[in-house]
This record gives sequence, structure tokens and C-alpha cells, in this order.
Amino acid sequence: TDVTIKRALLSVSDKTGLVDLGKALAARGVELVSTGGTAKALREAGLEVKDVSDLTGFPEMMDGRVKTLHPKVHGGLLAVRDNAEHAAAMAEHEIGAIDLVVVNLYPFEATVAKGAERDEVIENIDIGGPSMVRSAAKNHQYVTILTDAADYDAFLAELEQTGGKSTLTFRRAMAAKAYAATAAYDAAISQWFARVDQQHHFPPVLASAHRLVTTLRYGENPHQSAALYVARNPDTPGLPQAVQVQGKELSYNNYNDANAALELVAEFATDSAKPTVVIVKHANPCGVASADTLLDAWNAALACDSVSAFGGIVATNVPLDGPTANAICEIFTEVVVAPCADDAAKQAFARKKNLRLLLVDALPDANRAGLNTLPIAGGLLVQDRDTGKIGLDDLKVVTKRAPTEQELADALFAWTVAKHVKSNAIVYAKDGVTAGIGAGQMNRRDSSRIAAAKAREAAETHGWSEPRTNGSAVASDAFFPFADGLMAAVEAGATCVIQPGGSIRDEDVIKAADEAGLAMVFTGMRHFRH
Ligand code: 93A
Repeated sequence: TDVTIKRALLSVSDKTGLVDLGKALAARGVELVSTGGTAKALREAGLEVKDVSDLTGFPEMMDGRVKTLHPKVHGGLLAVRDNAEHAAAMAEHEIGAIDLVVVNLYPFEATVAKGAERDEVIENIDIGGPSMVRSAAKNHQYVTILTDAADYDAFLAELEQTGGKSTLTFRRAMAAKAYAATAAYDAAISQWFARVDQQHHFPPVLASAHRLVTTLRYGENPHQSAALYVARNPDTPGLPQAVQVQGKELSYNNYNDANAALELVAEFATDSAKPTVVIVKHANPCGVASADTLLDAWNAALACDSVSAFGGIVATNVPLDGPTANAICEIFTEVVVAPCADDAAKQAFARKKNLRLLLVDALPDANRAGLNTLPIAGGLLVQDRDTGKIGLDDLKVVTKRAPTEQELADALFAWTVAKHVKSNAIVYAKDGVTAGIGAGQMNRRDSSRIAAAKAREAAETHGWSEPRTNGSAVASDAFFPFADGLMAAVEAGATCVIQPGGSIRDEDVIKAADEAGLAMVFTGMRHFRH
């Protein structure tokens, strides 16, 4: 699979490193073919170069728009060398194989950046260059493509090592890089069009991988423009298709919240999972419950924080039925998302014209691989999705008292919810229902207190004799750095704690837990979410 480099085609706008590369190639007896400016630069360095126009039999024409777009070039790049028909075509049309392509493109972005007029910008859309890059990269089985001067040295080192050859591993890596380069190039062009035509503006790295579905009325706030894109190539199986059955157009915040609700309810997709309801506000769950019926789950989730649930986004893990739909309709709800709804449920929702009902063909796979992106000033942070999952076997009991079976079940439930709550996240749960959720605070003790206060409020609202945090399990998305956060949970009546562990003060925290008679388990895994 090593290929001897005999003929190279060089066509570069940025001539950095060109002469050194040309000299090294010539010294190895490689034939150099080049376009106008590149040939000139090589000749000035005393190298022998063949003009591409001699190869094609056509002059460079139309202001250079047509230089290398010719079968003598692309046949030489694309021919499958051990294919008899391809070889015959090469012989018949006198097409010589090209082993190496060195191309960088017309400086489109630099031309835009310097504030050039439209005509000059358009003239700097490279056509022949990307075509050669793509031809060479496609045929990387035989052809080496270099699009970045930073790779010239590595390439020459390879020639040195192999006695003038390139390896398939190297060619494949360069091909991948080449397509990334042409994709980014086209993305920059499309972004320029969007900008000058005052359309929605989108980072090129995402624009190349995503397709615009629709512009939205506005973004998170009315003065922000916004749009919805979907992945061009959903290479991750397990993503649902959603159909909007009724209701107003979805807003930016609706999409964001519906996604948060759906991603959380998707954690309850196993065969043994009970009917589960998630209510989300501002991308945080404010009530989550599993119960024997969906209606019971709805009532329990709602009771957790009925104030916050007003104008909420509801997701279920099982098809919606009439009784549940009727109950949901009793309070103002922005969006309901579920896998399927029976006729009675659809009729119930139809009474609420504005309520957006989304039906998905399946719940998303909570464990699917994928990337999360977060824009930062001048860039983008990219990380794997948080697919970390904790089972019973992963838990380490660290207190004198081990949790009861019910405590363990509640602890895991609370832990699953906490993964979907913005940090610092504290979640109390009892009997498969969240009892109190503290989200998004800058310290863990405040989150604990807020969660407990919400549980007290719920008890007052519903006339319960005690808040549901009494006898609950409490989950913390990251370790308790001090015992005080834990003590807030003890005050609220929690009897079991689930947390990652790993603080330098773990010993203090465990001691405090033992003194309070708590059972505590460590997960060894953190679930920050910002
Ligand atoms: O105008 S083009 O789109 N038409 C072509 O046929 C073509 N072939 C190479 N631009 C074309 N190129 C580009 O010319 C290369 O991508 C490179 O950026 C540039 C090199 O031109 P020169 O060798 O004259 O400096």
C-alpha cells in the first residue's frame, strides 16, 4: 500500500514552505507540475516545472477561473490504478497518474476580512482547488493530498523513511484533513452569503454539519434572532422523529425545554420502568415521578412544585391517555411531548388550542454517543455527551448503616434526576417521586436548602402532615465539600445520601453522616451540568 511519488501537482495560493518542498521533491526526481503563480515561484528558485497548461493542452483562461478543471488532471487523480478499465482509459487518453497534490485555496476568508467588494469576494471562491483536493482525497488509496504547509515536513520525513513513498495511514489522515478543509471553506462561503443577505448567522463548523430547518420567531429573548438546525448526517442511531400534532409554533425556549424534558424521561425507558412524568421549567426539572399509572405519576410530579409547574413542559415515557391528558389540561402547560397519545388524550388536548403537543416515534437512547457544544467568546467547547450511568453494583456504602432496599431505589432515582439538573444540583426523592429539587446555585448548601424549602412549601400547599423530604434519599451531583451541605439534608429529614465522594474532607462528611444515622453511598462519578 506504499506508493512511490513520481509526479506531483502543486497549486498553492499561500506559498509558505513551497520552495523547500519543491526542492526536496525535485531532489528525489519527482516531476513537478504547477499552475501559473506556483510554477513561477518554483522556477524562480531554480526548479524545473511543467505548466499545467502543457498537461491539459488548454491555456489557463477566464481570469484563471479555468486552470486545472480538466480530465488530464482529474483522470490522473481519480483513476483506480489496479482497475484494468481505468488503466485502459488512461492509456487511450494519454492521462498520466498524479501521485501527490499540494493545494491550498484562494484566500476567501482573508478577502472577506479585509473588507473587499462583492466581486473580489466572489472571485476568491476557489473552484478548481477544492475539486483537486476532493479528487485526490477520494483516491487516497493511491494519491497523497497535502492541504496544510504544516504537514510538509511530516510528509518529507515519510519519503525519507520509506525511500520516496507515502504510506496508506498517512494518506488517509491527510484525506480526512482535506475534507475538513473543503467543508470549512464552503461553510465560510455559505456563512458569507447568509451574512450579506442578513439571514441567520451560524458558526461554520456547525453549518457544515447541520441543515437549517426553520428560522424561529426569536431566540431566548425577543431581540435575539434564532434558527433550528438538524444534523445533516445523524450518524448516531437512536434519535427520535417528532411530529407536532397541535398548538402554537414552538419557540426557541420551547425546543430547549422540551429537549431537556425528553432527555430526562428517556432515562426511564427500560422494560421495568414505571410510567414516568417529567415537568421542566427553564431547562430544569421541577417535578419527576414514577408511579403505577401515568395519572398518578402526573399528580405526584405536579405536587412536587406546583408553582413552578405553571407554564411548564411535560414529558412522559409512555403513551398519553385521556385521564392524564385531562389532568394536564387543568393547568397552563406550554408543551407536552410523549411517545404517542390515544384518541381520548388527543381530544382532551384539542380543547387547549395553544398547547403544543409533540409526539415522538421513540424515546431517544439516553446512552447514545454524541457531542455537546458550547460557544465561548471566539470559539466553541466540545465534549462527549454525559452518558455516565450508575447501577447498584457501582455503589459503595461508606457509612456504618447500609441503605435499605427502598432507600437505594430512591437514591438511584434521585441520582438519575440530578444528572439532568443544573449544578449545583440537590435532589430529594421518596417512593419514586422527587420531594424537592435545588438547581443552579453557586454553592451546594444553598441548593440543599432550596430543595428542602420547596418540599416544605409543597407540604403546606397540599396540607400534608410533613414534607416529603422526611425519610427521603438525597442526591448531590458532586461531592459535598463540607459537612454543612449534608447537615442541611439531615435537617430536611433525609435518611440516605448518594453522592460521588472524592472530597479531601470525605472523612468529615462520612463522620457527620454516621453521627446522624444516615446511610450514604458513593457513586465515584460526578454529573456536573452547566
Ligand atoms: O479559479 S479556480 O477555481 N480554477 C481552477 O481551475 C483552479 N486550479 C487551481 N482556482 C484554481 N486553482 C487555485 O489556484 C488553487 O486552489 C490555488 O489556490 C491557486 C494557485 O494559483 P497560482 O498557482 O496561479 O498561484
